[in-house]
Amino acid sequence: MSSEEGAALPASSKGSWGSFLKSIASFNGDLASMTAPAFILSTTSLTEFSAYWAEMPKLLVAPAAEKDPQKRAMLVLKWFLSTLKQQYASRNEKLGSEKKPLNPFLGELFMGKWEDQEGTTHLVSEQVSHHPPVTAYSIWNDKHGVRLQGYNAQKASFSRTIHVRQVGHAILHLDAWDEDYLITLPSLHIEGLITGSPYVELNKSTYIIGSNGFTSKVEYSGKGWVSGTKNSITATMYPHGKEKSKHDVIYTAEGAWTNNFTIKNAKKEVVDTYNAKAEPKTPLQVAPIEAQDPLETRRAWQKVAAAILKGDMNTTSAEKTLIENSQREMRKKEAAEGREWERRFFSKAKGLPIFEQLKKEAPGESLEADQTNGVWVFDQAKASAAKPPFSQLSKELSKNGA
Ligand code: HC3
Repeated sequence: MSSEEGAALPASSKGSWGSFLKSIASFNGDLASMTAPAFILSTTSLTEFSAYWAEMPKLLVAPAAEKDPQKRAMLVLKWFLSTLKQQYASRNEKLGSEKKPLNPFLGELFMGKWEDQEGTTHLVSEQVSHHPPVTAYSIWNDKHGVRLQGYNAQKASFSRTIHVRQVGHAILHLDAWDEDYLITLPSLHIEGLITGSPYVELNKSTYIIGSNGFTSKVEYSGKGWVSGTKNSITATMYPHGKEKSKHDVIYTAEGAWTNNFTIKNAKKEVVDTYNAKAEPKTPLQVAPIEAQDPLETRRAWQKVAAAILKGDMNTTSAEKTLIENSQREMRKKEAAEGREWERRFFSKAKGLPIFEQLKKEAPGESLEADQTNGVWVFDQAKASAAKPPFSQLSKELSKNGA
């Protein structure tokens, strides 16, 4: 490591970072079990990450009002590209580096809403599986008839750095047009590991496949050894089946997902632009901790988060252990009673016809239900019936003082 590289780390952390790097060289792929030094631990649980899809409700609902199907699909692409910075670079910007998120427990819930000129946009995010870790979410805006649901898991490996393949997908539904868009999720790797200031770079490509006959393919690239620019994207939108035909491209988008991108039509005229720095975000409203159910993320993790912020590793581990033990007890009890933990807002589906129909446009894409402990769908009946306190686990966590 050069002295310049080393400068990113506080002097007191250099030793622990070195040991961390040595330990991940023999990384077994389980991100949850990775033990990171205190200064790189985040106080945010992965259930909260679902909110990144909708921090700009105006862009999320914009396609619903567009009558032209091609422009509608283009607005879906624009919204998707606008979410990338939130999803993959916002923590880095806010905290100075990508940190290790809290690993949600089964049944953990993160709920909130955005209120602005678009009306209310709701969020429900639930940890539907612990082994493997899977987070499912539903985001909806009734005023505009826009619904997004999806779930994700991560498969990680180590080769020079941490590589993560996302398993799962999102589906955007527009009520007015009875239209669905299947969204596949990008692979990523961690840059800046050696210097102690990790950040995410996206790889390869993803698809947005509309049931209205248009597909967008997004290609990601970064700064290579020789050439390339950080966080680059190139996207093309074309009719189904025309991925390889340059003549059939309807729109292109080009730029940096952390910054600006431009959308052009087939005549290469600029039809839309996006500037990540200028786009206003609506703050997510989350119930105050005292009003939350013990299953809710910020309440359940509050003592762990406070200890991380103080840099108090003993209390961090002790409080984490309380949650883990309580979970272990719950699982034992369920096994003894021959039942499974009842997910609060999501159910396992036998299949997903819309996925099977649209995936034909995305080479190699499959549900991989074995990697996500099932296929998860938002269960409207459960959601309508759900009223806090949510479950027995709430009582268990309260008993343990979490
Ligand atoms: C890989 C990741 C956890 C997973 C994060 C996901 C894929 C979760 C779903 C979101 O919609 C998008 C998303 C964004 C960032 C992903 C995280 C980046 C780093 C984190 C690793 C577990 C942390 C690695 C530890 C360290 C110290 C090197 O940063």
